Amino acid sequence: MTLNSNPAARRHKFWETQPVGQFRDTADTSLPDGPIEPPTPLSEVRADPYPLPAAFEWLTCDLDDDALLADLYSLLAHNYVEDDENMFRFNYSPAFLRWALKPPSFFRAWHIGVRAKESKKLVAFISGVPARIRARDDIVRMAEINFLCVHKKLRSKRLAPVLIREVTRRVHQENIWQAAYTAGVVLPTPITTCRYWHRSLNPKKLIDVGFSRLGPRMTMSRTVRLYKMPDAPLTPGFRRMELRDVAAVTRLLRAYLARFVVAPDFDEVDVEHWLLPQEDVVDSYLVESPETHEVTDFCSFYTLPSSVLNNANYATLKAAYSYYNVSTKTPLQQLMNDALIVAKQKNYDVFNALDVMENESFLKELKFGPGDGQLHYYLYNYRIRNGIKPSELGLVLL
Ligand code: NHW
Repeated sequence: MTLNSNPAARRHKFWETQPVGQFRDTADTSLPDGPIEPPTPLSEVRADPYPLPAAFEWLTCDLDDDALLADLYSLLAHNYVEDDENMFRFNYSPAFLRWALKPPSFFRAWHIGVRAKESKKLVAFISGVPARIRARDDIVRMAEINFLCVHKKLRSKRLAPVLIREVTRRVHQENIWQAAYTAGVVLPTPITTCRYWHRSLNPKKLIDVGFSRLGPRMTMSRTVRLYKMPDAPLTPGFRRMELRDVAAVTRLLRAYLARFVVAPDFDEVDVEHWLLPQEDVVDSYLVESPETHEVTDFCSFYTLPSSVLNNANYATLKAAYSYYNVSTKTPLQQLMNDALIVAKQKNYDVFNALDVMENESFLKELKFGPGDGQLHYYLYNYRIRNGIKPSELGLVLL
């Protein structure tokens, strides 16, 4: 083992300057939970954008502009997150990006691009959206930061810290001082570390593209049989969520999310945006009791395909990601089995879920297998001493 293989021992020239939990403080039990530093007066927030290398300029992105959205889509489709073996790359659709970046009361100034001055080509991006997130009893206005991306040709030039400082400045201008974000890399300091689990829906394709392997002593036909799903959901009253369900779903979700240490504080406006179905973006289903017509259970997933890199037969994997699920009458495992069934009906190849909330209770039983990637959750300028367990986390970021 080399000295640097322990992530906590690595120097972080940028992150060491930021108000985040520092690795050196993890043993210090005297530090209080909550904001790490107080807000500064708005008049002291830097007025001008941070300087960029001379060949580049900032671009506040208008995602209603189809041409700009296409540029952002293309930047991410070619340069965003890949798995460790560089076999797959996230392929967020344009409609998904619009949904993810334009929630109620979004700030256009938080959709930050960097382009080459001469060619006008978009070469980097970072974004924030506003959210209310509860940490223990404290409801905090935060930015959810996502889609940080630097073109492959511009990597390792310390552009990422400039993007992060610039989004921080623009968030501060709205008098918001905290943020939430996730990353596959270890930075100072995760509040929790989650694992993705994967449920094969189209095992033959997953094996063909190298996403999964044939198990020991398994044949392809036995594998296909193992993962076969019924043709239609099994729970009576299971149906797609509609606009008229927003109030009932909000009530269910609020009551459920109250159980977790860190979770979003959703109101009806948020639920309408984040959970009302949009084809190939987000899907939500619920159970309406056939007798009382009461909405008793709810499940949802979002659509995030991955490009399959270097495969002659397939270009994309269609993946569903478990989002928010609430069970009060239908056992969670049965509810999620129905979610898998509709995902299979809709031709998804795989259904992914993190081990957050109560997901552990159904993963093994429903034949999910653990993935090898980890997802670390972070808060900016907010300390949660000793962190939390994945099962204490009620927040899913896209
Ligand atoms: S995580 C997905 C991030 N994107 C990708 O992985 C796409 C592919 N990779 C890239 O485009 C979801 C580049 O490799 C990136 C780094 C741009 C990742 N988060 O420019 P340099 C999100 O979008 C640090 C945070 O030379 P690069 C969440 C790294 O530790 N920091 O690297 C985003 C080092 O700092 P250190 C990251 O490879 C949350 C420095 O960047 C990071 O050319 C953002 C090196 O910079 C990551 N994923 O570009 C934070 N990856 O101190 C929001 C690397 O260690 C904070 N780094 O020396 C909150 C802000 C708002 C606050 C409001 C109050």
